Order: sequence, then C-alpha cells, then structure tokens
Amino acid sequence: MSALPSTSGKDHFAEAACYDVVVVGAGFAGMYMLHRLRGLGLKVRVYEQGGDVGGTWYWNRYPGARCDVESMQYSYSFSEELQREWDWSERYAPQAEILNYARHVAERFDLRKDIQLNTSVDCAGFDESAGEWQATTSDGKTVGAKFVVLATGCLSNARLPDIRGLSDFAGKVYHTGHWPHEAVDFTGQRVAVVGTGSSAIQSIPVIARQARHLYVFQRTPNFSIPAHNAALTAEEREAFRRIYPEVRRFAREEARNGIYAELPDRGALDDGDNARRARYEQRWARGGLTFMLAYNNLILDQAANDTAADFVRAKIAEIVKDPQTAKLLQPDNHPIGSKRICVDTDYYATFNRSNVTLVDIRTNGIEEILPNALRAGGKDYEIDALVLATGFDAMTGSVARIDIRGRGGRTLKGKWAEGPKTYLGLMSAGFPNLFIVTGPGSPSVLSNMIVSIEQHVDWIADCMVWMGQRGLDLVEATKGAEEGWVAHVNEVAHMTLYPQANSWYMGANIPGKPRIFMPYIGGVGVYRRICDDVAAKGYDGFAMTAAEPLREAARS
Ligand code: N01
Repeated sequence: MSALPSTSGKDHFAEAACYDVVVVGAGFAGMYMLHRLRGLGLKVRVYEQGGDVGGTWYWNRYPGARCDVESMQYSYSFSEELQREWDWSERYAPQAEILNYARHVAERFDLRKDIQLNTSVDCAGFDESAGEWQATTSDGKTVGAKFVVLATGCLSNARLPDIRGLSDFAGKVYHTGHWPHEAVDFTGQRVAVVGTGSSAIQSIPVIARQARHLYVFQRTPNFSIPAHNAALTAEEREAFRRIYPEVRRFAREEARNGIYAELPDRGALDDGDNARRARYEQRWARGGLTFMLAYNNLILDQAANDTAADFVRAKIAEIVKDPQTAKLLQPDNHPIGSKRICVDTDYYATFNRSNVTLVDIRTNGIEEILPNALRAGGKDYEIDALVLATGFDAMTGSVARIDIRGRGGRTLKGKWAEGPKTYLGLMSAGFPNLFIVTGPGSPSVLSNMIVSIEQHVDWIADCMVWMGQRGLDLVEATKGAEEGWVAHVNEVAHMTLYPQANSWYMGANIPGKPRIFMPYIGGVGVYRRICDDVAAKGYDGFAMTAAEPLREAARS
C-alpha cells in the first residue's frame, strides 16, 4: 500500500497527464529520487534531455574523463545488494564505466519505464488556485504535478566562451562538457585546448598522446594532485566492502566533503618544516583530493595554505623540465583548494613532450579565432581542431534555463538575478512544492556528490511522507528562513579562503554573474544535522498548508 495518498487521479487533470511528482533530470539525483518516490507509491515522471540516463556522465565523454572521487565511494549506498554486486575496475573509474553503472542502476531498479529521454522540461508554472504545477516539455506536452523536483545537476550547462571569431573556425570545435558520442581521433592533427580546469587537466595528457601538436591556452594555472589511478583487485574491493558500513557512516556524518579519509589532527604550522614536508609527501604519494586534508587549517589560514601551495609549486618545478613553462604552470593568484583541486594522470609531465606548447594568455586572453588558427599575444597558432574546456554555468545555469514561475508568476531566474537564494539549498521562497536536489546553499559541489544527493533525496521523500500523513499539500520555504540561511552560507564562506579565488563556486567564470559563494561550506556532516533538526522540529522554516481551502476558494 502507498505510504502517501496519491493525488494523481484528480479531476483537475482529467485532460492532461497528471503526476504526483515530476522530476527534471535522470542523472544520479533524478534516478534515486524516482526510486525513492516510487517506493512510496507515488506516480512519478522523470524527464531527461539526454539520450540516456547518467547526467553529467552522459555528456562529459572527453578523453581522460574520470571521477576525482574514488569509485568505491562515488557510488550509491542506498542498496546493500547494489554495492555488493557492482565491481569497480579502477580506483577512479573512467566515464564509460560510471555511465554503465548508471545504466545498470536504471535497469536493476526498473527505472526506465518512468523516464522519458530526449525530453527537456522547458517551463514549469505554479497554478496558485489549484495549488499544483504545470510543466511543459520539449515535445510540446503539458503535464500536471503536485511536486516538481529539480535534479538538474550542478555542472550540466556547458558554457561556450565569448571569443571573437569562434563561429568562423573551419575545423571541428568540441566542448568537453558536450563531447560527441562517436570516437574522436586527433591523430596527425594540430589541436588547441582552451582552459586548464579539471576537464582540461584530464584530457590534455590523452590528447597530447594522439595529436601531432597540442597547444594549451592557459589563462589561470590550477593546482593539480596526481590521481595514482590503478586497477582495483578483487581482494581490494572485498577489503573495502568489509568496511563499507563505517565508510558510509563516516562519509555521511563526519566528513566535511563526504569522503571517508583520515582526518587531520593538527594545523600546518604545528609541524616543523621537515615533518610538514614529510606529511605533504605522504599525501602526494597517496594522491587525490584528500591532499587538502593533510592539515586542518589549510582552507582557513593563509600562512598554513601557503605551505601546501609552495609544496605543490615545488613539485611542478621538479616535474616540468623547462623552467619557464614550470613557472607558468605554478598557480600564484589563489590559495590552494579555493578553486576545486584537480586530480590528474601525468598532467604536468605532459608539458615535457616536444609536441606540447603552453601558451600563456593571462594578460590579453585569446584575441581572435581565425578559420585555421587561434590568435593570442599577437601570434597565430595554426590548428585543425579546437577543444573548449571552458567549464559550466555552474549551480544555477541548468535551473535558470527552465522558465520556472512561482507565486504571482515570478520567475526563479528573476528572483536569483542577484545570486541564488534558497533555504538549505532545497527550496526557494515563493516556489511552493518545488524542490532542488543539491541546490545552491547546500554542500553539493564541495562534497562527494552522491553522498549529498542521497541525503537530499531522502530528506525530500521523508518530507513528502510527513506531509501526506498530516493531510498537508503545500510546502514552502519562508522568506525569513531563507534570508537567515543565505546570510549563514555567506558568513561561513567568508570565514575561509574560498572567496579569494575567482572560481565558478563564486560565479566568477561567467561575465556578469553575481559574485556570491554558492555552495555551503559547513560540511556534509554538519549540514545533515541541520537538515535533520529542521525536520525534527516539524520542518522549521517551512510553511505547510492543506490545499483544500485554495480549491474551495477557486470553486466559489
Ligand atoms: O571547468 P572550469 P572544468 N578564454 O571552470 C578557462 C568538475 N569536474 O570543466 O580559470 C580562455 O574549472 C578558465 O580560465 P579561468 C569539477 O568540479 C569534475 O574544467 O577562468 N580561457 C579555466 O581554466 C570542476 O571544477 C571532474 O581563468 C577560458 C577553464 O577554462 C568542474 O567540473 C572532471 C575562457 C574552465 O575551467 C569544472 O571543470 C572535470 C576564455 N574565454 C570536471 N573561459 C571529475 O573528475 C574559460 N576559460 C569528477
């Protein structure tokens, strides 16, 4: 029997299809949301603009794409059977394997029957008199739903840079976040990669092995830590599975970033030079994002941060043979970790290859793209193919491109014009029954995304159950709670070094986008406790009402 009274049979929707919940997106968030809601007996429809499930892993197929969180941890924890039966082949799984995992989950839990692929939700409007949403999809249909859940992803709106002449380029143009499905072979070609963020840092070593010549156009160097990726043996997987209960508990409750790791017991300046260097060496040898967990104050204290940044800069100088190239690759305008740390395989060493040239565009950017060349620093670099690794309109971009209208016809895009405003990253005041999974104002991109996704999905499902049990139809963040949360998110961000970087966390990569620190830095454990506490207090900060009075008013 359903845990919740389904509303999908109402007369109101006699003519249009009608659902309890419309979910936008069939990435890891949308799939788990569907699974949970179906378990409650609700009628759910998921719309996915891509040709398959998998979200970011469906689109980001560039050479070298793989996860920067270890796969035994970057995986669902909601099903014991699933985590027992799926064998990750490598420490950091490649994109194709993660996409296969998403497909496996879709099939294993029979999700596909409720997912409509190749269909975007273009508009969603809240009908105040009925207390329900109307969503219009790219196939021209309008459906009704009591709730809408935006599972649109934080990094799913690939951004083309505004560079003069881009449309005149005669060769092939690729964006790492929107890579073709057929194999791309750069053999014998002169290739330009624009950008040096995570996507570029993963793809450059692979493209360099194929291309006749690779030009890397760098505006801002980034800190990158070696992945030390390797095959996982059956014994390693089993050993990990034995500690899964503790790994998952720790990731949810104690870790700031949702990753099981040894937590530091001291600050960087508590150790002398030799001990500190030894600790950094140990972290470098281990590899990956947890380098930043060498000490507990690296993202809080500039002097502490400098010690880690200096260590990585020295590593770059050690690896890269040409001193001038090494100097250009050493980041010097932001604290380490204040932009997402990159995790690489052979990135810095790639610049020792004779077929790779680093082009510094820090001062003037790319001046122009010509039909057969990129012009920078007054020089033309002749190329056959152009790879834009220029990132995303992060966190808000995929939401803003849907025409979402809440109370009084107000658009969410308009409301967020000066920066996203949410309560807990879950809801925005004035938009009843519209949930966001890992929205701005939640730990989201600062965490292991799957841990944060599962937490939000469970919280949203529990909230719906709570409402159903009490005959409540509408839930909405109050303005006061939202204002308090936005202020708290900002306050916490400014206690750290994060806001010092021009990062996509701040919206700084999009010209004209407001500079607001978007994710919540408090950590996933702390954040989970806040969300649980809010729920335990009867959804403190959320207004909940029964819709019947509205309908009565509409009928009279
Ligand atoms: O994008 P980015 P990304 N002219 O925004 C440059 C996740 N991710 O796709 O820094 C010249 O980081 C821009 O320069 P600058 C991960 O969270 C995860 O690489 O603005 N250059 C920058 O170098 C990551 O953080 C994985 O000066 C221009 C680059 O393009 C996030 O996605 C793998 C330019 C953009 O870097 C985004 O990473 C990949 C212009 N006009 C990504 N415009 C995993 O491993 C932009 N740039 C899970």
